[in-house]
Amino acid sequence: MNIKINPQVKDTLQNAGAVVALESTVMTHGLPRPQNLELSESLENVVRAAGAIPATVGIIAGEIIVGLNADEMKYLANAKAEKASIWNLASIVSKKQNAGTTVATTLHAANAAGVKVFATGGIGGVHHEEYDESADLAALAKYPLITVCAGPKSILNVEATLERLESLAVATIGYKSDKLAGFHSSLTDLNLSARADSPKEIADIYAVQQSLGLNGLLISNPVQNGMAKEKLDKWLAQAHKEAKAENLKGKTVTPFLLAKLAEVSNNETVEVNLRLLEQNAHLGAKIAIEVAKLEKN
Ligand code: PSU
Ligand code: MN
Repeated sequence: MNIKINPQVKDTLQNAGAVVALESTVMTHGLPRPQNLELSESLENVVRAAGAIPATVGIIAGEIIVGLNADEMKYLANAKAEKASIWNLASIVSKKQNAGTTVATTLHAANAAGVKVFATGGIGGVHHEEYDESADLAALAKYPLITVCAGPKSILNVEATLERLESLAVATIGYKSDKLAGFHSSLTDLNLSARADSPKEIADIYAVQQSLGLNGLLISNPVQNGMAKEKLDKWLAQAHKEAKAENLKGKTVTPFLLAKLAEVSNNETVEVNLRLLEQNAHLGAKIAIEVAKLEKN
């Protein structure tokens, strides 16, 4: 696979150091400028401060980059960019377009580069709209990475998403929790069958997972001080109603719903989204450090 790997990322991987992959759709399609660039830069700083090397994945002029440098990050944050999932990736590369990478595509590229840990906000999943299921789910099943998230995005059918994760054999682990994380709200009332209470415990489970010939892990990390469910549900209903009126389809659904939620909540959902992204980046770094330690032994 033709990808460009950032020299510092490459170097760290060669020395079995700790690297955390980050997605870029949240930057290209999730936030208005200039907050989008500030967010991506701040997530990288969180990873560095926790002792690991960040690798934000993105696509510039058809080139898949694992570890955007400062100039590339700035460029992608301000450029016209597609949303690259796996099913439209080849076309984007072939046409030399710019793109933010979704969870699915970030997993694909990070895996090709040899990265083991990935931190994102909320994963894509089963939508309320009939037959719309994110490619994120199949990718979580396919690639042998540890993905840290705050649960499925709250705009989704969360219960169906958890069922699909199970069908696809994605090992979902609650970090310091027994219930699935609820993205904007800390926890859902959906039970998880596994839990871990430290980054070391996650690295240990990951080692066994690999020795069993299985793929990745999905870590559900509840946001601290999440939103009250009643409040969130009211805003969600409003956002869904407006999406229905627009009759949206395909990859525009997720960005539209998140933007509507931000609007109707007067940016309260954005504030929580930013916090959970930072928390996940931090936990991702701590896990990557433990995974690297195990590999060195
Ligand atoms: N964050 C946002 N907007 C987004 C996403 C994240 O603020 O659109 C992306 C994530 O990268 C996730 C993707 O992987 O949405 C899922 O989109 P879909 O349901 O179209 O697969
Ligand atoms: Mn979809």
